[in-house]
Amino acid sequence: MRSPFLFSGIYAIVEPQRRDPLAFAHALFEGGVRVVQVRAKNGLDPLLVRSLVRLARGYKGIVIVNDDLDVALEADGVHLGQEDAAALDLVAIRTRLGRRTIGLSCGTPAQARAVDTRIVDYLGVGPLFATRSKSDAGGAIGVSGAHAVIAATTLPCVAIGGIDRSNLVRARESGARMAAMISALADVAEPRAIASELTDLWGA
Ligand code: TZP
Ligand code: MG
Repeated sequence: MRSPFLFSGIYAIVEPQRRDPLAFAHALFEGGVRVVQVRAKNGLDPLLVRSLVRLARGYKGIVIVNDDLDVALEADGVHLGQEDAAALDLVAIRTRLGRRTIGLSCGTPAQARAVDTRIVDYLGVGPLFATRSKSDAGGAIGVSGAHAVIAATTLPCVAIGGIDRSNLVRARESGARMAAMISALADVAEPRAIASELTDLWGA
């Protein structure tokens, strides 16, 4: 489902091993975030995802699941990496997920051009800046690199990788519709306040 309303603002990635996911997501929704991705390296609890979706509904928000297609059936969509997509049949995934959102990571214009825009709803573009949250993220492509990827697609794009308060406005110059973050939201005492500040800074 491609909702222009949802695809603007801050896209929060919640890792249950970092913070209590429900309390954290609650703070983020209170701070104005409307898209939350749950990402867990050791498997996702479908009951947790169901609870997050129930929480999100109170804010007209959505919950996207990283990688796990079974758990994505409990949620509003799935986010896949290039490696995942290469090993999977995206047409079959679209059939299985129905109208749920499908996101795909792209780090080059060629990858973006190769995406079937009838199947994929948005692209994750990056890493913009150096990140410590994903060991295999690859080298930073910078704002101009991200701009080149975004210019190669008609899909809405979410910038990711090392984005925080200090570089958010620069990240916006890439042309991305949303900015995704892990550490800038998770590693702070007041996630609600930071989410609100970043949401305002990013603008519509
Ligand atoms: N994909 C590309 S970079 C990244 C992911 C999941 C990590 C982003 O985390 P942070 O802490 O916002 O740099
Ligand atoms: Mg993946």
